[in-house]
Amino acid sequence: MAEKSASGYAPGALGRGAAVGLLTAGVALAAAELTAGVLGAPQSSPVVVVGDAVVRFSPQSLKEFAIAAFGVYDKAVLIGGIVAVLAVCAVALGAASLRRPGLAQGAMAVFAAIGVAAVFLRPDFAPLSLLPPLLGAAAGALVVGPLARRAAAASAPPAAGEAPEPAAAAAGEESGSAAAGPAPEPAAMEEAPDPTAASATARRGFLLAGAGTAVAALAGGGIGRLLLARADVGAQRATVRLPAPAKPLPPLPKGVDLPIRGISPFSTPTARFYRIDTALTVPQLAPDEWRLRVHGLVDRPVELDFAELLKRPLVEADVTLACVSNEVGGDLVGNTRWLGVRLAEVLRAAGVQRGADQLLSSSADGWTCGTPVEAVLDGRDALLAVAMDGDPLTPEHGFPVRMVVPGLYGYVSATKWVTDIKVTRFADERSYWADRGWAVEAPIKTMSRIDVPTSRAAVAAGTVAVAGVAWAQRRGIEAVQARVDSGEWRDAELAEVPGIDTWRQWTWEWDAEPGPHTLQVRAVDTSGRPQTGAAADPIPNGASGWHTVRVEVE
Ligand SMILES: Nc1nc2c(c(=O)[nH]1)N[C@H]1C(S)=C(S)[C@@H](COP(=O)(O)O)O[C@H]1N2
Ligand SMILES: [Mo]
Repeated sequence: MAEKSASGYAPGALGRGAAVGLLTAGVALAAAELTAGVLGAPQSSPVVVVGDAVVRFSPQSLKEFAIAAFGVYDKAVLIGGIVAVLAVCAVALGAASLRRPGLAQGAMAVFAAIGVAAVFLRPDFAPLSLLPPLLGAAAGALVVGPLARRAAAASAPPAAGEAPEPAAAAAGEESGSAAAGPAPEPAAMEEAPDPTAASATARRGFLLAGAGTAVAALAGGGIGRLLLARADVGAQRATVRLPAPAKPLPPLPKGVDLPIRGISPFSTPTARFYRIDTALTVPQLAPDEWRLRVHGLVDRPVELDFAELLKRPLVEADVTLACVSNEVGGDLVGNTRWLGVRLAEVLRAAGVQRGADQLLSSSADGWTCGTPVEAVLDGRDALLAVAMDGDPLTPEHGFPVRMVVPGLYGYVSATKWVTDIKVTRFADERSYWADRGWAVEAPIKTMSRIDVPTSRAAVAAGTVAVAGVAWAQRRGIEAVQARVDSGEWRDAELAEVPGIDTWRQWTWEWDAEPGPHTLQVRAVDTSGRPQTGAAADPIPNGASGWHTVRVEVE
C-alpha cells in the first residue's frame, strides 16, 4: 500500500493518522449514541455505560478520592476522563494504523468488547442495550479503512507518482529515496503527469472525506442526543397532581430562621439541596411506569403503582437528610418538608414476618440500601416520599418516589427512584455501601457547623455574630455551645424548630478582639450528651469532631 512507500512517516502523516483515529472514534460513538437514542435507552450510551462500570467496580479508595477531590463534580470528571482516555487511544491508534491498518479494526473489536461487557454487568441489563456498542464498533470499522487509505495517499511523498499502484509498494526504501530525487523519469511522467498536483488532490480528498465524516458523526450523535432527551420525564413531572396531605403539618414556626446573613436557611431550596448518588445519568422514571414491589419475608407481597400510592393517606414531615460522607463542617446535609406515604403502613399491609430485620430497598438503576425494619416501624416519619418543599421530587432527588427515614444517614435510608423493597435479614444480604466497607447500621451522629464567619474570613473587631446549624435527628438539639481559642464553652441562642428531626439554627455573640482566633462549636442533644470532640473520618459510620474555624480579626 502507498504508506509503505515512505520509509518513515511523511510530514503531516502523523497528524492525518491522529485525525483518522479521532474521526473513527467519533463515528463509533455517534453511531452508538444514535442507536441508544432510537432505542430510547439513555443507560446504553457507551460513555455512560463504561462510566457506570468504572463507578461500580473501582476500588472504594478511588471513589473516596473522587468525592473528596471533585465533590459533586465527580461525575463530570469521570465522563471527561473517559473521553480523554478514549481520545488519546484514538490518536495513538490512528497514527499507528497508517502503517498497520489491521490495528484499527482490532481496536474496534476491543471497543465493542468493552462496551458489551459494561452493558452485561449492569443490574438493569436488557439484550437490546448491546446494540449501541456493537453498531458503534461496526460503524467505526466501516469508516476506518477508507479514511486510513485516503490519509495514506495524502501523506505519500510527491514522487509517489512513480509508484502509484499498490503493487509497486514493494519498492519500499528505494521509492522513499526517490522521493528526494528532483527529476523523475519521463516514463513515470506519463503515468502521473504532475506528482505534486496528484498529492495535492490526495490531500484535498482526505480533507473532504474527513470533513464529511466529522459532519456525519456530529449530526448522528446530535440526533441521538435529541432522541435521548425525549426520554426525559420533565414533562410527566409537570403533570403530576399531588393530593393534599391527610394530616397537614402546621406552617413552620416563625422563629426557625435567625436574621443572620450567611447562615444556612432553615429550609434548603431544592435547587441547592446536595445530591449524592452513584447514577451517572439521572434515572428517568415515568410515574405511570413506576411500580413498587414489597416482598421477601412477608405474609402477602404487595405491589403498588403511583396512582395507588397516592390514594393512601399522605403525611408531611420536616426532616434533615445527611450524607455519611459529610466531613465535619461539610455541606452534604439539607433540610426540607417532605410529603409521602408512611412506609410502616405499606409494611403492615404486607405483614412483616418474625425474624426479618432488614429492608433491602433497590432503585430503578440497581443501587441497594439496607434499613433496619425497626427504625421504620417505631413510629417515626419513615416515608415513601413523593414531594419535597411542596413540589414533586425532582428527577435528581428520586422522582417519582424515594425513601426518607429520619435519623439515619442517606446510604442506609434514603433510596431514590425506589422500585423494590425486600424484607430480609442483615445476616443474609448486604446493601451497596455496606458491601464496600461502610457500616451496616448508621444512625446520624450529633453534629454542628459554623456557617459564619467563614474560615480565614477577615472579621472587624467588636460584636460578631457566630452562627450556624446543628442536628441530632430523632433526639433533637437541646443546646449549642461555642468557644474561642479553646476557652470556656458558652451557650448559643437557638432558633425555633418544628420537631426533633431537623437541624436547628444557632447564634452566639462574640466580642472579637484583634488577632488570629479559633472558633469551635459543639451541640448537646436532648439526652444531655454533648457532641464528641473525638475526630473521626466519614468511613465507616460518619465523621465526628468539633467544627473549627480560624479567623483573623482586624
Ligand atoms: N438510588 C439511589 N438512592 C440513593 C443513593 C444512590 O446512590 N442511589 N445515595 C444515597 C445517599 S448516600 C444519600 S446521602 C442520599 C442523598 O439524597 P439526595 O441526593 O436527594 O440529597 O441519597 C441516597 N439514596
Ligand atoms: Mo450519602
